Amino acid sequence: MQLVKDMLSGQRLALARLISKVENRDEDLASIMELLYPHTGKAQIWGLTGPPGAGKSTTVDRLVTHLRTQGKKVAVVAVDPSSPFSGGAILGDRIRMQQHATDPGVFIRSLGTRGKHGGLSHATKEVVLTLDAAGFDVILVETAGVGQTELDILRLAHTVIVILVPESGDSIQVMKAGLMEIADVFAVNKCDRPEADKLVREIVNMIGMEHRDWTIPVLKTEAVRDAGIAELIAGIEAHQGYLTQSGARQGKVRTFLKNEIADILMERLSHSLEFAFDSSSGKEVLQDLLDRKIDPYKAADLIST
Ligand SMILES: Nc1nc2c(ncn2[C@@H]2O[C@H](COP(=O)(O)OP(=O)(O)O)[C@@H](O)[C@H]2O)c(=O)[nH]1
Ligand SMILES: [Mg+2]
Repeated sequence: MQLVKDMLSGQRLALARLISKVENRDEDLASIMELLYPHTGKAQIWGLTGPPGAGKSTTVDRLVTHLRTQGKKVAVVAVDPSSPFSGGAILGDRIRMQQHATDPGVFIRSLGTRGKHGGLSHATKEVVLTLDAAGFDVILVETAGVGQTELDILRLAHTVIVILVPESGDSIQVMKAGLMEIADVFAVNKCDRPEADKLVREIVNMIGMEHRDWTIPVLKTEAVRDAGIAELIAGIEAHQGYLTQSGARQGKVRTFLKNEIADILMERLSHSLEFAFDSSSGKEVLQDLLDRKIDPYKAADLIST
């Protein structure tokens, strides 16, 4: 496929078009993935999550600048909730990111959340895969951290960075939101605020009670002033090193791939179900069910054959 060839040779427009095809679940999706897949598996995927307004986008912007200084190619995938209120925020992110717009070593893309439960959709993962094939060294995935999305990021990122701010509440809320389970690195942003140290202490104490191979670092940042970002990168890289040395990376990637296959099968099943319900025999089955001639289990058997 010419588009894939163009993308692999470094054409940005081809990359943008491919991503759109992936996002829109194009009919060529399977053949696109067949061509891309051999080129994937090299990128580091860093997921950033945390409550709205915590400073995720600001941090991403700073991380991009630092990684560029190291000569790394960086892609950013910003997953915005489908909420109409997000319009302004996306615009804000775009303006902020403008300084990177002309840099050929940076690629930024905003995606809507199309997942069934508002989480990271299967399409998001395949967009990341496309960027991996395109040769980006680091892919930063920012998710607006509300509920399920935070947990979904586990299904795609090698390192999950949870960004908190002092006013995002006490450590109990961190635990309730399930952030403790998913964080590989904590960043307490807006550490210019006086309550920052208290939050850091509370999280450090909570981590102390857990017994894991990897001790989650709790780092202070002030993204607007670019403070603590180098230390944040060092913390993330330490986690990447841990993944490789401990062998945990392989386990993680295996799980991702299992999920990937499951996602594909689910997507197929839901397509064929839609098709089956629309067919004349599907309508008959439904009518028989309505008339109590058959039970739902029998209906499921009939629909799936
Ligand atoms: N005081 C302070 N404000 C910050 C800091 N980092 C980000 N902000 C501001 O917080 C607001 C939300 O930041 P943003 O990066 O859009 O948060 P996101 O919703 O998590 O992506 C913006 O107005 C930022 O300028 C920080 O370290 N200190
Ligand atoms: Mg943001």
